[in-house]
Amino acid sequence: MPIKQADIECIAVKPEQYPIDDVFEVAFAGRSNVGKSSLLNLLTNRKRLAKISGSPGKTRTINFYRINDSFRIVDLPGYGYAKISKSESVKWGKMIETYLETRETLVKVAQLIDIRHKPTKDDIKMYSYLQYHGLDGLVIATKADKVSRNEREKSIKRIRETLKLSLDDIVIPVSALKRTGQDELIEVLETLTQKKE
Ligand SMILES: Nc1nc2c(ncn2[C@@H]2O[C@H](COP(=O)(O)OP(=O)(O)OP(=O)(O)O)[C@@H](O)[C@H]2O)c(=O)[nH]1
Ligand SMILES: [Mg+2]
Repeated sequence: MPIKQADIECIAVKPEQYPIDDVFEVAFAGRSNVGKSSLLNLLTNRKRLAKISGSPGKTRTINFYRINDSFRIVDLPGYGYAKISKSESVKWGKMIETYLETRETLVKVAQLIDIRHKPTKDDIKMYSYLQYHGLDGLVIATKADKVSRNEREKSIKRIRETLKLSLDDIVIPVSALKRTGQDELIEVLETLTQKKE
């Protein structure tokens, strides 16, 4: 089902501020500037629902978006952004860790990787962390418009190898610019967040 309704529900920096746990959610994690907020806008067909920026470090809070009144997408601040101070970086790390480790309605974390680049040390670290917490298995290759069709396949193979993905793990290429990949991803998100009654 296409996304018909999407709204920011809540902006949080600590658990007391998270929205009530009435629906399941999937979060977007990835390096700063990888395209997390742009992907949210692509999926929801809204140009400015999530703020995007050419310079890294745009999203600094945990942003909960309610989708079709049936699940949430959670936009997280990016990691690996060199220009913030050490203390701020530690603060962000703790904020994200607390969310990932305590949020009971979180069913999966989609790890975003720029299709042009080999997953970095930070990406590998993040992915192992997700594996440890049982939140892994969905990778989104962003900015697919930046490479040719042939390179795209090679790049996905490289992502699979570097993150040591298994055959069951999903990699979906998307382009917010060319508006591709969103239908497949929406289907996956809907399946993941269906109520387990
Ligand atoms: N060509 C191309 N550019 C993209 C795509 N998605 C995002 N961008 C660009 O990448 C930059 C960063 O996008 P954001 O969506 O703000 O990235 P983010 O991951 O939310 O970044 P932080 O909030 O800093 O963590 C912007 O200049 C976007 O226009 C895409 O699919 N194709
Ligand atoms: Mg962002």
